Amino acid sequence: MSISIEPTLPIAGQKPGTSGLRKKTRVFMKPAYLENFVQAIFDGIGGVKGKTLVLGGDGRFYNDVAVQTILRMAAANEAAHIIVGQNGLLSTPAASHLIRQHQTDGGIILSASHNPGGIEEDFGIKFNAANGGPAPEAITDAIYAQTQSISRYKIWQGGALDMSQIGDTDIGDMRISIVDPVTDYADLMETLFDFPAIRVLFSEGFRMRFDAMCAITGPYAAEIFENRLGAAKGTVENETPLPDFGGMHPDPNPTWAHALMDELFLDDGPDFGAASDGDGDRNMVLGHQAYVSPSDSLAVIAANATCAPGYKAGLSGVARSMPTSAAVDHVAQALGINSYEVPTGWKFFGNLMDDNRAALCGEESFGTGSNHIREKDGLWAVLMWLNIIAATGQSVKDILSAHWQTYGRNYYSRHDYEAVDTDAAETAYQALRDRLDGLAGQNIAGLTVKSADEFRYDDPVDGSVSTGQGLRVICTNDARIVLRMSGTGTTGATLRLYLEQREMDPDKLSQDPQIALAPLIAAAETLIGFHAQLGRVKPDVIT
Ligand code: G16
Repeated sequence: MSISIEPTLPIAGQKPGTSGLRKKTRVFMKPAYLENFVQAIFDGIGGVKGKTLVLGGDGRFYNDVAVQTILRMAAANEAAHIIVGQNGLLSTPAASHLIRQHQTDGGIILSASHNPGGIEEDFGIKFNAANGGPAPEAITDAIYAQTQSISRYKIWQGGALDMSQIGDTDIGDMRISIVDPVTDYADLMETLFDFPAIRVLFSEGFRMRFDAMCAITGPYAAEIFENRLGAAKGTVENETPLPDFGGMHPDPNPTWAHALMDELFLDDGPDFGAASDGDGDRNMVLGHQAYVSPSDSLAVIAANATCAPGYKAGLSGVARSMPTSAAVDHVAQALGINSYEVPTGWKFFGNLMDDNRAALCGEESFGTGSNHIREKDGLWAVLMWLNIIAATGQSVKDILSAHWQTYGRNYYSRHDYEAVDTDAAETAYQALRDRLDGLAGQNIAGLTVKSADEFRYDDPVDGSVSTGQGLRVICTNDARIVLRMSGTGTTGATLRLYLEQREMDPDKLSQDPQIALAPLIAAAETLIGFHAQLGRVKPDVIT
């Protein structure tokens, strides 16, 4: 085997964000950009000599090239075994499952998640640890440190490898196992949910539409919903993964999955709708003429999880990211289990799940999952909803109404301001941060502030501390305004404003959230000045 050791220099800006390194594809295509980061991963985890890793991505532009490069670098760095999805494809949840199933030393996932794909769009890469979850900050910090001191990378100088045939092949002493990306994951889902009951639902004419958004979940969804559960052919639309996602923005929310929203709100629309993102870890759930906010989805799942065979024994605890609404906390309280609040980023749930403190986790950013893997899991959430519908015989709309009648409704919305000039965004953020200490007791546009702080997290399992995790302003009526800077964008800065207000009056549970939250939206404008300071007329995305 011919290995070369290529001299290189550190490249600025290779700091992993909320979930790995995400940049414009053309940045990744620059000489040594990918190679430097991959070598930094290998060195940051103490080398890969003799180790086994999983490898795959969501199929976006450059996935195929990157897979070849990583395999050649893994061989040159003396890895023992790489398990890779056929044609280099794996959804993020399937990759997490393979890491756990084969007890590997971790895995590399190629994706920029919900960001668009293509040569002019986004690419990304992240390392997942041996528990199947995104690397914790200690590891991403070590990887970043390597990017700042790197002086060489190692690569095997061989020809192109055929990724299309399932089976084993060797480069030198390294084994490459090319596996079917779908089967093991679909089998896992079958152990968790009541497939016979869901099959009955479909056989009785239940109509579903799943929008795969030309991203990775198409083949998984077709196998699970159409082949194994008997949903009508054509239930899955935009089924074929494409390198540019067909020009779509594969982010399952009311803005980017508006075609699905429109269909579900037709008078004769389907009973159930769902969509997933680029790499298959996010989900949006819809009923006929009903939108389920991700925070409500988490709470409903917590309240009904025992419907599903894999969760019959109940949940050890639940966890949510700080900006996610407290709806799930009220369910946890009723169930007598703990609810944990962590910073944004799925990596923060890993310790809680490994320690069996939380079995169900969720985020307002359309992420929901359980301890079956260590990533959020879009299709898992959709199957959980189907299981709940099959078990209760209720529509999504009725399940939501009943939930709110029992627990109250946490009206919730997120307003995103995207591609804001970075300096202007940082100035606005810093201005609010500077005011936090003096806000308590102040009247802001008619609301009185009870407390204000910057969120920090003390991990109860390993004692690690994460500071600077978002600004919180809480009013005397417990309404809440949160401001964060996104860690996943690639153009300018994205400011995320999160708004939440609980309503217990049974006659006021069916309002439009934007109307219910109007006083809070006005107070946020007074505090932050999206219009007045940043010149933004309206948010780019409202969830
Ligand atoms: C990632 C993380 C999530 C996070 C989301 C948004 O999701 O895994 O935990 O909530 O980004 O993060 P931010 O608000 O910093 O942009 P994904 O689906 O992009 O991998």
